[in-house]
Amino acid sequence: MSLTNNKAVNAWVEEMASMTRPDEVVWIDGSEEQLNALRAQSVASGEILELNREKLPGCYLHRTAVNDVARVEHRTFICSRKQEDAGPTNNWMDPVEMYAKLRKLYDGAMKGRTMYVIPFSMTVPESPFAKFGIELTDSIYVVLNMAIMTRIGVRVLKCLDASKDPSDFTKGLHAKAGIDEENRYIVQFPEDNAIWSINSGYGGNVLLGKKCFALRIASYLGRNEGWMAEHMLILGLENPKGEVRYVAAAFPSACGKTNLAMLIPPEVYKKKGYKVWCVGDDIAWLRVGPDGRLWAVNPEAGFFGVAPGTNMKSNPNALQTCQKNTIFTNVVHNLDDNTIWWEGLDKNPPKNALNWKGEKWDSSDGSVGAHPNSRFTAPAAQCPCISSEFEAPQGVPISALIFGGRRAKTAPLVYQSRDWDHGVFVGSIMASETTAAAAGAVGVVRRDPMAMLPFCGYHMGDYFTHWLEMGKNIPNPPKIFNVNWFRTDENGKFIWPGYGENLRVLDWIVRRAFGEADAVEGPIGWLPRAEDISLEDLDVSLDTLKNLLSVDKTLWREEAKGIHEFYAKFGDKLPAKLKEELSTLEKNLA
Ligand code: GTP
Ligand code: SPV
Ligand code: MN
Repeated sequence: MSLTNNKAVNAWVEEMASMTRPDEVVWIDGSEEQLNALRAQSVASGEILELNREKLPGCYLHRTAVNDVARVEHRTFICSRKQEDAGPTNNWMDPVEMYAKLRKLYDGAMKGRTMYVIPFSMTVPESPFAKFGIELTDSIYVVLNMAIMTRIGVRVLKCLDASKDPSDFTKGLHAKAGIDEENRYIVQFPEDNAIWSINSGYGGNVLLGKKCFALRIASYLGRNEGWMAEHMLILGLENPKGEVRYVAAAFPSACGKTNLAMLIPPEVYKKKGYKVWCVGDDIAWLRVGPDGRLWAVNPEAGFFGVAPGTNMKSNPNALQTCQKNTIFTNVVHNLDDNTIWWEGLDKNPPKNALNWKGEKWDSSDGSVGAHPNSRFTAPAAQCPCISSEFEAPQGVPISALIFGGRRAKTAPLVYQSRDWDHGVFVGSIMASETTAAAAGAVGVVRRDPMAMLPFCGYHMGDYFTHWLEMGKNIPNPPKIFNVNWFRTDENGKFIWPGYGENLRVLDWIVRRAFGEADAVEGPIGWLPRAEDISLEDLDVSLDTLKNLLSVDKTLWREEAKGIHEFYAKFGDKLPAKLKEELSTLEKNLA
């Protein structure tokens, strides 16, 4: 039975049900009773497995189909009415054609199954910045994940009904169908505020509030409404004076957002009183506040974090966050004590275990047990360093924006843009080695502007223009930086220790943003003097740091050629300002 009198919601749910023809329609009210019943049902069907109640209370393990372990960018579409509005970096199909094609796939796809109706809100529903959606899905796993990642249930329906336009909600439709790779589609219809996803059961493909809505659709809405939806973590850095300064950082998938967002300062910094507070680990919605600063909210309620490599040394906060009420996907199942394991958790892989595919496994044959893109879904509120401002309706004021990626050679450890427009240029030329977060080759360098290549819901040239326009409308804009934790030596080993030690770089960034630290002008922007980044109690020499901060002009001239090629894709949609910035860079490198 419907939980609302909202005509627009009910009409749409009925229309989708008449197409997909589930045996039953169940509305998700958000209560713990209902979620518990669903957990029990999901355990009974074998979809999820309950883990050790003493060691991991409220935790479950799920395995996806072997062909369904990551986002599928080649099957993700932006179906705006005009192809030009999707731009050269998105797959596009005429929406009329796409709807027709998908209707055939959805036709009767939920026969013999239950359709769950999940009312969800991105950010706290009571916030003036909240956006509401409904996801229809035939997967309990999706319901349980959405319950962690977003705010759901009757509370959301009430806020939608009380909003300015109760018919204004995102329409998300998900059906597992046959998990058929050949017919897998993740489709955004920006003008209809609609998302249709079929034939997948994995993360970003099916938790429609996340990448599909909070980035692809929201970036489109943000452009029309004068705000920004970005693939950014948000953190607060507290200094010994007790001042908390907020930064937001965009790194591509599996390039360190979750890790940076909850980092624990090195011992010397901790002793002085430095602390890091996590506001968000993946997505930021940014608006100009009444005080002329840029303010950020995290639209999500949970973390969908990369498991491998997470350990008590690299990210103890993430590990502690996922000790209860967490869903693990595609990790190793330790059969001895019904717990889980992944590569990089510790040096003791279980002997009696199943790998992510559910096959008998032990590490002695050299194979990996957990999928490289295995994940944990955990409530953000459980994070030991969650910010007191995590649910602040107006968000937090941002002093610095940081871009970064995986670059073995070119990008230095850190540099600062000369001004906002140059900062937009720095974001637009981002490139990074691909990771297991998306299907396809791993370790290939590709351009990924602002870490938004797979997530921008409209023409990327227009997106650059929107960034430049935003700059004009922020009286007191954040300073813009670029970082690279991933430079390697001649043996391919990372030179910079990374993780908690990244605080040393963050500290310089934040002090720069407040005019408290020096910099020297170089060909690509402002760089710290090596002496300005503290190496106290760290096994890195000043020479190594100098090397990490060096800019190899020969490599950068090659880089500039690559940028020209990339920019050429955008034709006359490329803002003239960015072309000028590229010329300036080339002059500086000559
Ligand atoms: P998504 O959730 O896919 O958006 O990823 P993310 O950007 O949140 O990446 P995450 O923090 O989960 O890190 C991904 C991988 O990068 C993990 O295997 C980490 O161990 C590794 N990593 C994170 N930070 C650092 C760092 O500072 N140095 C090095 N060398 N590796 C890092
Ligand atoms: C990413 O790939 O950037 C993620 C995971 O954060 S997913 O939800 O699958 O998009
Ligand atoms: Mn991400």
